Amino acid sequence: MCYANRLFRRIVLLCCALLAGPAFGEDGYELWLRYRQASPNVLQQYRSAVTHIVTNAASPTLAAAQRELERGLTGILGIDIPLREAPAAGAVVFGTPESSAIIAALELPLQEVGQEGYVLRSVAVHGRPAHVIAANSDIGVLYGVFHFLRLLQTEHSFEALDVASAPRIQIRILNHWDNLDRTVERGYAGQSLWDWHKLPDYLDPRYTDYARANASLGINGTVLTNVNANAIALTPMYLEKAAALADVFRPYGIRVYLTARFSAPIEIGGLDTADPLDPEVRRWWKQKTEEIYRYIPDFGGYLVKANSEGQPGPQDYGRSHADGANMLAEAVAPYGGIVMWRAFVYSDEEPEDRAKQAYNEFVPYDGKFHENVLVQVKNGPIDFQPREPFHPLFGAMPKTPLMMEFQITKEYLGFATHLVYLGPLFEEVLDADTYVKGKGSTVAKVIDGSLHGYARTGMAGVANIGTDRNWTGSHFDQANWYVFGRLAWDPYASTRDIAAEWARMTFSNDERFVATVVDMMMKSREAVVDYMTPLGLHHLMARGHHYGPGPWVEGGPRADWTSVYYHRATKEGIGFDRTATGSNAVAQYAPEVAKIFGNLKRVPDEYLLWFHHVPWDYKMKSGRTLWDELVHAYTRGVETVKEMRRTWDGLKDFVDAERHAQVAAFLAIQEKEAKWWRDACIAYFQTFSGRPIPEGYDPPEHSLEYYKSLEFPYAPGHH
Ligand code: BDP
Repeated sequence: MCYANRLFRRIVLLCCALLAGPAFGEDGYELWLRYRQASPNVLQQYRSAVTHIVTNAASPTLAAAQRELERGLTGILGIDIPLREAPAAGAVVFGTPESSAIIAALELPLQEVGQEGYVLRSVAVHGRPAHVIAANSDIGVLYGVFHFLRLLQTEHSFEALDVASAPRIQIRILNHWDNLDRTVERGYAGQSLWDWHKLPDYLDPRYTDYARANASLGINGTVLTNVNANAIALTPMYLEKAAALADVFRPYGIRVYLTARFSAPIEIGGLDTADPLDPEVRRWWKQKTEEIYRYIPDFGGYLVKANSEGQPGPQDYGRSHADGANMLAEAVAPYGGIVMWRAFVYSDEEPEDRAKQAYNEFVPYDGKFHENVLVQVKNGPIDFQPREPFHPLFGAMPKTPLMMEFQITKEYLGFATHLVYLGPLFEEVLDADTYVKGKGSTVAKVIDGSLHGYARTGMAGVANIGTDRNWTGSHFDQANWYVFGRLAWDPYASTRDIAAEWARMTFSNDERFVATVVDMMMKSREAVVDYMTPLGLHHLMARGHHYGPGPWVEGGPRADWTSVYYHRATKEGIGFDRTATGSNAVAQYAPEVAKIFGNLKRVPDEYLLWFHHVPWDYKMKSGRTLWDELVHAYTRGVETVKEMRRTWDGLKDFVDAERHAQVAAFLAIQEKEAKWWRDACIAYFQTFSGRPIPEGYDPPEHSLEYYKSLEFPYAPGHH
């Protein structure tokens, strides 16, 4: 690089440093890939350990790896990191045995890390100290580069680097519920990132940054379109657009998938049926699929929501979910594609407890799906509530690969403004014991395939990403994208550790900051459970948009879209009896689990009203009556949010003013809304309990009529 160029680069770097320093604020665009200069504690060590990068741009993926290393190291070390052909002391060498003679010559345990894993090592190259980032494939190298940079970003000492890592789950995928008009179903972060109208000609640079961020977590797939699907997405005009996105994502190891509307053969194919056993229909899907692969040679496959919430599906023709899934599976099989068939189904007519329906519909088909079908199951049996017991299907389909569906976007947990770190929610589900093969049969072991020997494994997250400058609508919601990706790589990882890693990269490595903020994040999920739906309550959200409390919601098209269906409050008591005297949903769990959930004495407080209808004066473990406990829990939720606000206020010195202020403002909204939730629910349930507010607890601020009168016709995510 000539002198003028260098000078210019220094000036640019200086300006960036000035702009990015705490005084000036950041907008969150860079996510956890900020690559700010390391603190004086480690800077000298880093500068002497890393002096140059040995070039290797043999493929687009390796070129991306090289660019990321240059960008990351230059930022973190605060000096130019030159690219060189040959290694000297302090070299960073990256590649595969095929692309790098140096790596080929080293004896690295690459056989242990499979196709996507990597090895990071401190080694001697030509007698001089160096660091290698090695893998069996180019994408493994890119993942290794991100891991290497993460170590530096979190200020690890890496004198004797020795890491080997491989993903435990094969399909690590985001589900965008994005519509072609750029609205996002349950999206709280602006419009859809996909600017369909300008595609394929204009490729927004954000697409590349999106791919970088995902690759940094090991996410390797993205479903571009909403599960409430539009057949137009499968027409040539849109396939060309999807192909353009796929081209951008490919170097980052991300495959594109699309949602398949089951009635597409009618809507865009001109057929008069979509019956999966009709030869014409089968032919149509085969041809359509072949066409898609012409546009996108590495197309991942289809995600399907069928016969659920009014979506078309095989049952419209008297066929089964297996018939529908297998028809599509046959169409993608020649190309190595897969079908992710969602188990989020509940019938339009069935009067059965909604929590039981997916199990009832799917268990009879265990083992009947083609080998390239995965059944995608939400974490709980109802619908992404602040807390649900694990879905009983996880303990009931040993012959069918089940993949996890988590919701990263916080439809039922305060949208983008509430600070809720979802790590503990995800971890709770993954750690839950299904007992399907005896003790220790955790959900994590089901979905990573180790329990039943599934040949295919996957974890999906409903994305929280949009066009907001900070991507996710709030700074802390970035942590939910982050923790999803890290858990998809390793479902056994500690979400506390992941929170710490994220906080360091996103804000500050200062130990005082990290310890405090991680504690706050870890408490935040329990807080939202407390102030919205404590003690196993669920689905109390307002109708339609799900913004704010609506425990009084009743009537309308179907009972299981109301709150009263779920809480069943009467003068006598509250809760949904799912034991043998009620819907008997507990029987869908293994006997060991059913014995706990179904037993009033043994069920944890967290699930009490999920499984039991309990009198208001029932004596809780705490010694309080159920009514008092309910008031206590609601109040505790609000108190935790107040404490979170105080905590955040105390962290001003560690965070730039712009991001600090936004988080602070959002926490204020959260406190206001937490109180609203508490007061509205207490006012409402008091009309049944008929009991006074226990001593020392505030009465609701307003009357029940006031809370009921609030309307939010334009709340985001409404449809
Ligand atoms: C619910 C959402 C709805 C989705 C549905 C689904 O309210 O918007 O379409 O799930 O997962 O949580 O299909």
